[in-house]
Amino acid sequence: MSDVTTLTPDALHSRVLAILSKAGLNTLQAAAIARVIVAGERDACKSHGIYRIEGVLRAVKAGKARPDAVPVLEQNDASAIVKVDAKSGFSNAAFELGVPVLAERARRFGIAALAINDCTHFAALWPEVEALTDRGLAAFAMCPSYSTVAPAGGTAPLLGTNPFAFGWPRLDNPPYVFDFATSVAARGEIELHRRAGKPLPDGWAIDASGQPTTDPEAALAGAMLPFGGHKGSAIGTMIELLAGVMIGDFTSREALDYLGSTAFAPRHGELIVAFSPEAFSAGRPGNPLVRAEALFEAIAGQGARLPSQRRFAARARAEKDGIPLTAEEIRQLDHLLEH
Ligand code: NDP
Ligand code: PYC
Repeated sequence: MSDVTTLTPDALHSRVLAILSKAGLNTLQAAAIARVIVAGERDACKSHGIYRIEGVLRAVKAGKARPDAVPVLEQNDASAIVKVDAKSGFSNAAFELGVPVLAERARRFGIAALAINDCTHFAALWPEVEALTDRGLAAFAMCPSYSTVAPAGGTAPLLGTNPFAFGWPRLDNPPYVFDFATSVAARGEIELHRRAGKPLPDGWAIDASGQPTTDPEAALAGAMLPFGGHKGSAIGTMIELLAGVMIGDFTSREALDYLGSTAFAPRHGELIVAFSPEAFSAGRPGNPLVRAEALFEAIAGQGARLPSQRRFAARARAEKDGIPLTAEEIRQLDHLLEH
């Protein structure tokens, strides 16, 4: 395709970093954000790639997120609960501060949790669970968002798109990772359909009067639907409880009340739990990482693909050939740097 430019991950990182630094973000915030945005493009996860830069800039410009925030780790060496106060900055730098401590505690206690408070969160969660699988740990991560999803059987936005991710380290392969919104699709997908002038698939959303719609504008004005009906609705509610109420931070409804609009990235907390497979299986027969391989082989043996397989294939392509960006996306990056 002639209108495609390829950039190395490092080259794209430099561009994103320059945009964010020019907008006043300190290096800690800007570099951590640039890392996840570049990872999104590298892994062909467009709903959390460069399209998110505008949301970050809007949140900073409107005073909803602090560009100069320096996250603070609560000092308590004896606890399996690690707490990081993001100080009104973005979740990414707070996570990077907390993750080595979380990993150390998970190894020491077998299980540990990281609670991040007071952050703006726009990112995909798989980079976070991969940071733990890279350290030989299993993990899940979850956060609320802001009210955009109707509970199953309801008619109006209440829950967030509340993502949930899980990672399991593998011996000679990329980790087993899934990461999804608990709505039928991430809200970013609705926005990308709107921009492309494409209708939504059936079953994604209802309009403001509670009727099914495939019109992205009507869906954005109405509500998205949970995946799997009552099951996704219950998991979304669990996330509100554990990663909102339990950690003393906003639920999705409170986040929307605070922000007053979905034009900004949502502000709330996040919960990440890490497990040491070796600690849990101590004294039991078999190495859990070896036993897990039999399960993955059986899944693949039926012709099914593992989650993240598409992403890891895109990553391998991008690392070899560069990250493909359209002329419009390059124009968007240039524009963001100039303004
Ligand atoms: P998708 O439905 O695109 O993908 C969900 C997961 O399922 C991925 O791990 C994907 O792997 C896997 N998968 C997809 N198809 C198959 C298949 N046929 N067989 C096996 N596995 C499959 O994700 P969503 O649209 O729900 O979410 C996208 C992103 O949005 C997530 O990264 C999430 O963290 C983020 N998000 C962030 C929010 C926030 O508040 N920060 C809110 C909501 C979402 P693969 O990638 O390889 O296709
Ligand atoms: O895609 O649903 C989404 C989303 C909300 C906040 C960040 N991503």
